[in-house]
Amino acid sequence: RGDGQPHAPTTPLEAQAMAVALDVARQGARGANPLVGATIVDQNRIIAVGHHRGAGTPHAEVDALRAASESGQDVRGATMVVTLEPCDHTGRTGPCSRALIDAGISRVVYATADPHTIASGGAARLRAAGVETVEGLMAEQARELNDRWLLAARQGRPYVTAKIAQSLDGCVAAADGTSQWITGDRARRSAHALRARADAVLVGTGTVLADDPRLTARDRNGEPLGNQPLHVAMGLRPVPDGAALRDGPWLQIASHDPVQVLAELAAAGVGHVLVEGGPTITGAFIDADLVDTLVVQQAPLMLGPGIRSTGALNVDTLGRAIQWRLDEPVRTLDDNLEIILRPSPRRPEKTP
Ligand code: AOF
Ligand code: ZN
Repeated sequence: RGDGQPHAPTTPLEAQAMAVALDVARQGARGANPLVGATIVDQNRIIAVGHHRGAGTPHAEVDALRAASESGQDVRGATMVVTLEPCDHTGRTGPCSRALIDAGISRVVYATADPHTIASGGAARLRAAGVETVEGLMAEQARELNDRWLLAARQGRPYVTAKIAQSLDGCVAAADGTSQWITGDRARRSAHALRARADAVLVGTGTVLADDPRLTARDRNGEPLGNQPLHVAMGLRPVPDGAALRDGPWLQIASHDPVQVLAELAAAGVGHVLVEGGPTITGAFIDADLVDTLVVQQAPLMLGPGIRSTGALNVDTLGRAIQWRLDEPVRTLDDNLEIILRPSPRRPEKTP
């Protein structure tokens, strides 16, 4: 828990504002940071709404304060209703606790405490400055929204996105190993945008040897696109000095164990890793329940006896199927589908 007053009374307007905050939070991008939404209410109505768009961008509270000031609203004495406890640290952006105090907000209602130890402490600071803080409004919905981010934070590991580009029948390569390209141009551009949102891109040493992929984020002209992720090769095979490793800072982690690889990435300061395979690596992360977001790009072609996208998962009967749920509506990228999934809460317990 944070230091907000649990179970303190809240108003119907605050509940309505929290529902709006939870809703706008979903417009953000999952990754190193949680999805967070914020609204500002006065006596009678919601006067501003904001959300966090992803790591490196302003936090939801600051976004809402900006929206209020742009529309000329006075926030002094107003209440901030936010889905996560305001942070108290200077990370990629400044501390929300102080921004709220400086803006003259007099009450903060938040859904869940921030479990991230460096960032937490916002509620305590707000209270010390005389701001009323209330914790727990719609906490269950807020926890559900960020269930996997919260799990990753508790486990002290990076958030994991895995991307698979596959045929209709679930192959990433034909039987002879040819794989460039299965998905279309727009899908591949979307994959570059995914790289730009990650701190690291991870492939197996086998993929480096087979495909020599360039792991940079590039735009349609082949120019660097935004943030460039660290390139990581996981596995025991020595990797040659190919494109994957030539194009930017890189790291080889000599292990086949996803848990150990994530521990090393966390130690290297990686908050969000994009797993790009191949199938053995992707399957190992899925089997270990370490994929928080799964992006499947599916092209309208069949490869018959090709190479399956997830390798041999640990599933032997339908009752042990690894279940996912849609996290966003399916997108069409020309004639490809992009399906964004997260683990379903209906998953069976893992076999030890
Ligand atoms: C908030 N509001 O909207 C979010 C918060 O390094 P930074 O600046 O990106 O901060 C990341 C941490 O801040 C993140 O791990 C989480 O603890 C908190 N996220 N906090 O007050 C927000 N996204
Ligand atoms: Zn913050």
